Amino acid sequence: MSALSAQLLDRIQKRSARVGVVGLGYVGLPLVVELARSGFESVGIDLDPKKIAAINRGTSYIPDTSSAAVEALTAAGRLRATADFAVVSELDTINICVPTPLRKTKDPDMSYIVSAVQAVADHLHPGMLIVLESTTYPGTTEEVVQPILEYGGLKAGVDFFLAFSPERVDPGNKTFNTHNVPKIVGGMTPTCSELAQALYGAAIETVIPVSSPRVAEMVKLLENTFRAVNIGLVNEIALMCEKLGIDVWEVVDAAKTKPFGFMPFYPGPGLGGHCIPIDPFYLTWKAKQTGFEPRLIELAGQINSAMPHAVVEKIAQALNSQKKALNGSRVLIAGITYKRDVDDIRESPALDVMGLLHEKGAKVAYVDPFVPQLRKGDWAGGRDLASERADPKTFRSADCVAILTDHSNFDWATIITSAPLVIDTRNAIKGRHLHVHRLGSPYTIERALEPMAAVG
Ligand code: SAJ
Repeated sequence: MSALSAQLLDRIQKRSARVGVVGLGYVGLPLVVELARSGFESVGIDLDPKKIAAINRGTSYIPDTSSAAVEALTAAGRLRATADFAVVSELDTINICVPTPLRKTKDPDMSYIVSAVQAVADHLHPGMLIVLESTTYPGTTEEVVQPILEYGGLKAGVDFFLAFSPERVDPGNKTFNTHNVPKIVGGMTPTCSELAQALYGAAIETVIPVSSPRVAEMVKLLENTFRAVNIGLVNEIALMCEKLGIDVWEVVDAAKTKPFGFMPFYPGPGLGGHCIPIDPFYLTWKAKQTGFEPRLIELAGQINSAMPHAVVEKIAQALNSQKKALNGSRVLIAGITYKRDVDDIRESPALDVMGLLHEKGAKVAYVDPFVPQLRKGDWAGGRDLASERADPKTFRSADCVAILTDHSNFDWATIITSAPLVIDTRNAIKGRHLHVHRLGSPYTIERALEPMAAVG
């Protein structure tokens, strides 16, 4: 270990290292709070002045990070935020947690990583540790990040140290958080890895080294692509079950009793969030660059992307069974965020369903306690919408209520008794009701008209 790296290791171990986190979203804010909590003088760096101001006045804008924690750390002088990258010249370590979205053409948008790394490179000095956390394709750290940082003449692994460590934040998860989820670390060199392990080891319970940044990048993509493909599988099984007269929800609940070799996934209106629908395309994009055709991953993506259409078809069939055309019917969407109990609508399939319904002439409204306002730019309806009140009058006034996100605070009994017709894509409503049609349930529209068999 060189004198430079030994000095950094010593400062990390003594908590005298000054640490910085670039990108203060649902990944970066919890991370900089954990680093500050573990004793480092920590600086959050972001371009959004609202985030900077919120942190410096001791408040959190991320539901999973408490304002009390931010306030205590800022008051203790262990946490502050700035938009000025010049601060990097005073720091010893930097973790980069910026978004990695897709472009419209479904290929990686690396612009956030490139601009963040460039801003760090402008102030890079010998002896720094730089860790990229943003989910990205295998090879990004060596092929994109390293050249930008070495541009000024410093060499990775010698003058500064470089690693990749994937984020594993599950927004809204009350059990697993930044501190207790095992952290994968892949350093460019053994020294880079040792330094990154020491930094994370100060703030996170378990740190797991892998042999390179490329492996660490691939670990994250396997984790999320695994989810996307299995969600695609269960969505296909759900549509199959409707044809076979089988209830997919009963099947999954029974299958998950198998104590090994199976993991439950559940059908839904499609794939939302800023990770699961997107990350597999980072992997397939890179694979195709090598001439490899990742057919299964792409097929799962097609199945998941088709789910909003299947939901709209089910709504139309249900209205039809009541002699109502979709065109002109009032359809109320219950829950528009990408998953339950979060306020995030990014990539939410509910927005696709709403756009398709609008296209077919339905009068679209929504109720979601987490989303008071929906801007016209967020969906294809071309107008702003405000959330309706979740009360009997609202549900009664709809021709059909479509449950797309099963927030815990919805009152399902009110929906059952007030709504004239319900499409349930989340198995939120238990039991059998003539006017409730579940995704993946054999209770097809035609059968709904049969007299209910006497329940023995
Ligand atoms: N979904 C289904 N059926 C399922 C599970 C999820 O339709 O059985 C849908 C959800 O409704 C949602 C989307 O998939 O629209 C993504 O759901 P998610 O539970 O994967 O949630 P994310 O995207 O917030 O977080 C995931 C993390 N989730 C879990 O591991 C449970 C994790 O994969 C990553 O840490 C995170 O993405 C990330 O940031 O990469």
